[in-house]
Amino acid sequence: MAGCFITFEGGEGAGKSTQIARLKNRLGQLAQPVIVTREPGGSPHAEEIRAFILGGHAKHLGPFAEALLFAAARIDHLDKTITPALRSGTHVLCDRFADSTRAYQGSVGNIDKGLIDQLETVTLQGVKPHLTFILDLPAEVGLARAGARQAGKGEGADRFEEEDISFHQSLRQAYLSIAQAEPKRCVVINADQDPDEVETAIWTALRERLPPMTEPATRPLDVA
Ligand code: Z5A
Repeated sequence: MAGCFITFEGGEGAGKSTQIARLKNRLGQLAQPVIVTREPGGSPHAEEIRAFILGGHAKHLGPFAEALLFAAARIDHLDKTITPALRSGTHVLCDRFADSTRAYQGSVGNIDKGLIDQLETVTLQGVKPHLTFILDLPAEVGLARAGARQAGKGEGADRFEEEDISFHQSLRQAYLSIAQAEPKRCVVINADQDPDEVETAIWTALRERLPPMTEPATRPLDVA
């Protein structure tokens, strides 16, 4: 694979979308080829599964069935969007990926870790993020941000946002455990600070971990 695969993870309202847009902008200024995608979703069929899950239609099936649905969406996303981009030398910035299944369904949903490991192995087929930013902040702060944004748009809470505060606190711990277990891949970013400071922390970590991405590209941009 010629492109770099970078994922952004964290609880509700952590600022992933905000920071992905900023990083895409910075990389674009360096003529680095980059696409932005998200999970669940990121390909037409995966977006259909997204609507089904976030609409709460799979909740009654339990966390393992939901994990299977997220995995099904991920297979299509990898096949149609992520792998072709990486092969063509385009960097992929992805809003959530397999760590979300580990955190939401695995840790908080209480699914056996061995089962989640096996599901991940058959789903990813060896495609792992080169770098994962875990945007960390107190659950209350993230939920307040997400709530304010929804109120501004006149939207309601989705399947996961409507869970209680203890769910979101456990989620934060789950992400910190993932980061602790895989320090080479994961960087924890303090997301409870000004967006400019978060952006600087992400850029600094990227320069340390994947320096070629933070230099001007040496070949023309091949994907918009
Ligand atoms: N899920 C799962 O369970 N298992 C899986 O395998 C996968 C997903 C892949 C997808 O939701 C849901 O699916 C998700 C997990 C579950 N749970 N939920 N809900 P989604 O895609 O609809 O939403 P999200 O991923 O949770 O993102 P989000 O809540 O939309 O937040 P965000 O992208 O991290 O944050 P943001 O949109 O950039 O910022 C939120 C607001 O805060 C916004 O008004 C910003 O202007 C503001 N903001 C951003 N940064 C700051 C700072 N630094 N200070 C102050 N305000 C800020």
